[in-house]
Amino acid sequence: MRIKPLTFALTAALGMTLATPSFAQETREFSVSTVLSDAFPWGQAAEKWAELVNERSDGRLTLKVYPNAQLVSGDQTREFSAMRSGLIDMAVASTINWSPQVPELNLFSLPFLMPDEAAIDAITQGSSGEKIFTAIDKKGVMPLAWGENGFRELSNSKHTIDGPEDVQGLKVRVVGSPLFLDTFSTLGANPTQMSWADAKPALTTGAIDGQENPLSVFDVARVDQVGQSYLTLWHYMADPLVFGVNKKVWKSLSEEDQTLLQQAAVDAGAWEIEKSRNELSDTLAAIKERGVEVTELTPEQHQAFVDATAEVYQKWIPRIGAELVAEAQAAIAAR
Ligand code: X2X
Repeated sequence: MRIKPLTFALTAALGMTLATPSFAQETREFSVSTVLSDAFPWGQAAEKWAELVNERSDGRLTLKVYPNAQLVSGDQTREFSAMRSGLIDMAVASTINWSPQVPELNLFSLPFLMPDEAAIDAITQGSSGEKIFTAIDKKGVMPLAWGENGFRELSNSKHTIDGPEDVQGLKVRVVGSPLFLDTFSTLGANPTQMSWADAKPALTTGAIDGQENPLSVFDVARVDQVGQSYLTLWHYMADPLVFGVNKKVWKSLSEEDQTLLQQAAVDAGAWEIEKSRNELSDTLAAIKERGVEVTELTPEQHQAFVDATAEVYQKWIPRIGAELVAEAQAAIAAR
């Protein structure tokens, strides 16, 4: 964070002093961490936030986006800790990458909890979403708004996957939370935890056979070009994005600027969610056009995956909070 002493320079030049610092005349720049750049919806969400904040503050407030988790040297699971300690001012972050520090965020990673987009909204726009924001707040970061990375689909270089038995023995790259190790181990796969920065080289060399990410990531990162020829649309989970601010930074802002920052985050998040959902069918068509074999599951095949991963709930419900899970499930049922 940088504070330019415009107020001081001006008043000194005029030979005056001000009794209280005027927030209104400060020019400030803040760092914003993301994992994916603005080639992806995720990075675009952060850039939209920056654009709205700059516009609405008449250039007083600047958000500078640092993609590729570069503020934590690519180690995306350290982003939350770096935010809490003030190394990062703000972030647009996946719930997955913050879940090691905020256990409640594992809710979204429970396999097959959310069947469709309305189910994601039932959580994020409802009382369970508020409880999750309270949990993030309690852990030391101010959450402002939701965005979306998207439903994560499974790809691999070996063969078609349309049942749990096809996953057996596959070396699959998974993301930060240990929950993913459990989900893939339960399916008989050989999961290995790795940052996104390390994933593509590992796919290229064949050190791993598969990975899971939203269609937009598969498409923009050209994951098919590193041998991932088989893609199964199993919609097993979706990771929302959270717009968050370091607590000290938040408290240093005037009430007006807090409102401005939050409203801009809400607007940027809504804009990005709509955009990325609207782009999904074109993205899928582009992936198919490049020769990727895309598998859609029958209801029976889908159910086989649901049954095969059911035991993950037993282990993780107590860690996430039984009440929170039940509340989310009720909201989804009522959507
Ligand atoms: O690492 C991933 O797979 C990514 C880019 O989707 C996240 O940061 C959760």
